[in-house]
Amino acid sequence: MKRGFLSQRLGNQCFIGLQGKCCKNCLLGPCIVVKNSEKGACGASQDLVVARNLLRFAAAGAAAHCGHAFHMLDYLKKECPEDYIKRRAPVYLYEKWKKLGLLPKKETEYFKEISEALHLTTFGCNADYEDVLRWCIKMGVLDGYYGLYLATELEDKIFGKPSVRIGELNLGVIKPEKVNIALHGHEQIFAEAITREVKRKDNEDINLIGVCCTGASLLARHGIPLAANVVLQEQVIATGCVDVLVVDVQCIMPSLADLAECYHTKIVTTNEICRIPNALHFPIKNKRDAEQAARQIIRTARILFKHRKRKEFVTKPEKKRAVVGFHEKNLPFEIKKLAEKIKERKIKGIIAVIGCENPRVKEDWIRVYKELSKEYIFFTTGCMAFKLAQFGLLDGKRFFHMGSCVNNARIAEVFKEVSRVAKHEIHEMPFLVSCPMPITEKAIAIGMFFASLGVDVHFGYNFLVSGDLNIANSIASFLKKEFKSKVFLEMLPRRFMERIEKEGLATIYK
Ligand code: BF8
Repeated sequence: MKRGFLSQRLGNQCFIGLQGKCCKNCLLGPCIVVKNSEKGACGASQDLVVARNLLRFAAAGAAAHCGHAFHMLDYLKKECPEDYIKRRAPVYLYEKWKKLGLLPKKETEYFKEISEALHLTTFGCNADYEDVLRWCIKMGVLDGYYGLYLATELEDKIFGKPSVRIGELNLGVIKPEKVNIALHGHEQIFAEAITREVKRKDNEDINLIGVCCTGASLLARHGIPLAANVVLQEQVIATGCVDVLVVDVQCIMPSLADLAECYHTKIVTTNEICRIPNALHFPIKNKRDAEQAARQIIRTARILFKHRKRKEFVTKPEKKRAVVGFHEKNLPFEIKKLAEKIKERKIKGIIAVIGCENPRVKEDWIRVYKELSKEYIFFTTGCMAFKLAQFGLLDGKRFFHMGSCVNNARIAEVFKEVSRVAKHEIHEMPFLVSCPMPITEKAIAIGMFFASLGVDVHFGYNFLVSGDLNIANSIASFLKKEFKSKVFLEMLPRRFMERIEKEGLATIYK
């Protein structure tokens, strides 16, 4: 087993697996189907194997986002709202999804549909790869509404909407002379409780910092500095200056547990589905649990700080500043004005840069986005927002930080409103979602969601859908026919830019 940090462990990839051509769904295999003419032991074609793998990816992503929203509902002792998609989606899209069978049979039982996606990809179930691919889009619709929208809406309601501010980012926000408590993951329940606790008097010795999407939300809502995105999470511990790392769910690398053993840092888990060996576990079920855990963790961090030998950085990391805290209602322009500017071609379109930072992707996407920002405006979320901030691009003029990955709902809402005001359907507008460096299944589910809205979705990394497969053609023709959208791969930033510069968003990709 390779040891060390993420970049040292990456190693060689299995290119068969990367292309989705390995089926592990039964014990006749695993079967690899490298050529299109080959079949798995059960007779599954290559197309079926790839389609099933893609659906399992999308279903897992939808499960994670819907699970996030479900944890919020559970915490609030609330049921899933009735007619939620109907009330949030444009009418024409709701009717279309209904006609195509992309909505849950019983709306509030959307988890059953995610379960059915797993069911139909088991040994000897759905053998029609085109039908399997439709289910990927269905996972996108569920992900968008019962995951992204619902989680964002509940968190905004309970914890308040973000406000525009100058935020601080990067490892330099860790303060070696203070008690550092890092908050990592995606859900806000505990993170909000400890933020409230630290804001009380007598806690000036505590420095809260965020990591990944829990951190992105804290930054947007409260201005808590964001220390790291997914690729820097190990470095947070490796500074030797973080006393406690509290995690909730998702994107928390198991390597953190090994790393913490090398330092004085204690890891604390707060969700029953995300346990880590040797971590302290404070399961949070309600507000009282969260408040008690917050006080206990602050006490623990203070004790650890006393024993921490390192009270200054070995090498001082950089700190960056960025304008953060935008949402669908506080952009510095009215939606109507934005629609007009787009119509008059004063702004050529909106590009949403979303998703993870994958260290396997070496291309310089930042330069291209910067260049395009002369004519397009950019919304950004998640780990890519952090990366854009590292390069000093989040200025609140051309680049707008819209929060965490579930907050992609905010971007979808702006797309919906701009097109409504412009009296167009979403697919007629020059909108693009660009996910240059996906890592997680969630990024794929988000892509499927935007495609189901009629927005073209760019991936910069060649996962599962490679150009010459029937799969790519099938997804393309379904999306084109029903939503006038496209999911496409472009791994070279220069070519991506040339295509946009030459033909613009609205014409080239439709
Ligand atoms: O949900 S961008 S690596 S942190 S999955 Fe994870 Fe990807 Fe980062 Fe947030 Ni989003």
